Amino acid sequence: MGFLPVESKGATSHTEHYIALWNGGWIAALIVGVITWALMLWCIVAYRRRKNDRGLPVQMRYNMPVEIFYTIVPIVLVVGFFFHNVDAMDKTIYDETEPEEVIEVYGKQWAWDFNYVTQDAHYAGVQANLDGTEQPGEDAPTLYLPADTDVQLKLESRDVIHSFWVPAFLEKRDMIPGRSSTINLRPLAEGDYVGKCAELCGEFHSEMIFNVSVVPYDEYVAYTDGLKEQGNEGVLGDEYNRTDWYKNPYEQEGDEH
Ligand SMILES: [Cu+2]
Repeated sequence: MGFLPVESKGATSHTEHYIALWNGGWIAALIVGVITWALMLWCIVAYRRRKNDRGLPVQMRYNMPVEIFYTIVPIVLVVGFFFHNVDAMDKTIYDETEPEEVIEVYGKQWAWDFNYVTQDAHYAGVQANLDGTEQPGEDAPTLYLPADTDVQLKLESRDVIHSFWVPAFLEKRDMIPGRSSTINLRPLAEGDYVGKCAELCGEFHSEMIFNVSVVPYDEYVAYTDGLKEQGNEGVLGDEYNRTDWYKNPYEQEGDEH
């Protein structure tokens, strides 16, 4: 796994591409590193100053094979990294698979709103309260995702810049007020994950955390039906944005700049 989260393996349709790029890059760099370290060690040992050496050592330059090696290898590396990067980006951040489910995620100081657009239901999150453990806790906002379904996450912000990050998905995207960004992915492995805001967004940024629950499609529909039964029908749109987001939230009303 190359020190990536263990649960990333097979988590979404994107994680295998990120893992391949990450590990491939390290392997290529390590091969060059091992050759370079070996050459350095060999030089240090073979050309060390010996007991009876006097004056300057023999001056050497232009070892053609080494010069050619260290010209070609960087070119091959840069070209290789470039094409592997473009390939990985095409399959991940530029993934344009037609979504079966659209879910809108609003970041807000300091919680999350989830609009299940296709199911016409919403969940309005309340800021989590940390209890000293490293988990968001039961009452933290929970994003439900249907497994084996093509999902589009539409990321928006109600106030300042936030960032949507589920570490296990190996993907992070800024949420910028007035602009919407998307992640098209297919969750593959059912289970519980954690997520958090990854852009310092104010006093309680550290509590802007959430749970992610990847469940079978039926369970997902049952959940959104449950939301509708509780009266959470429809979506929470831009009307809840803080239009004065650019103002200092700590300023008292009536204060002059
Ligand atoms: Cu935030």
